[in-house]
Amino acid sequence: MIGKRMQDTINEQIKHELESAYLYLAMVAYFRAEGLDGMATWMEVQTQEEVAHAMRFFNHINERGGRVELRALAQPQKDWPSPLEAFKAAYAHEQFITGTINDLLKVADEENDNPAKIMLQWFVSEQVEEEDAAKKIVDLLTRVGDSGHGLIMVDRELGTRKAAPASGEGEAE
Ligand code: OFO
Repeated sequence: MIGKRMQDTINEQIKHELESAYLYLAMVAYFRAEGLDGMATWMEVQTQEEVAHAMRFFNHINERGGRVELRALAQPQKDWPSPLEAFKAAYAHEQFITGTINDLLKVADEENDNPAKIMLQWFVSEQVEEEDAAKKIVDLLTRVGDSGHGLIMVDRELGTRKAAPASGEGEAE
């Protein structure tokens, strides 16, 4: 059975993951309003991934006889000054989430909770991919600047992102 401290920390992480989904969904709305449908598609897939992340934590608590407790989500930002600023915000958010995963690992270590430690390994690798994906787009958008043609090319490219299989494998693609 999962211990109370670990359970509380994971419940807090479920909130963080759902807040990630909420933030990226706000970005979907922003990109749609800007007519950048490719970026909106990319963020839509990202939103689904974040819900899948929350469900990994949700299922972990349930499988170990614990009790999931859903917490209030913060209202996300609505607008960004540019697509570059939106992706910069996504990158900063992923760095924040990496920090929360590291904090979870610390708690798992202190509680000597091996099942949580094993479950968290997946997230350690996932965060490397999450940060890398966001940073690459930030770099790309920085290079093309506000140039209409470059932006359209990036938008088209990001629109090719496909939803991950339901099993959750390949979520970071
Ligand atoms: Fe759940 O990885 Fe992004 O936030």
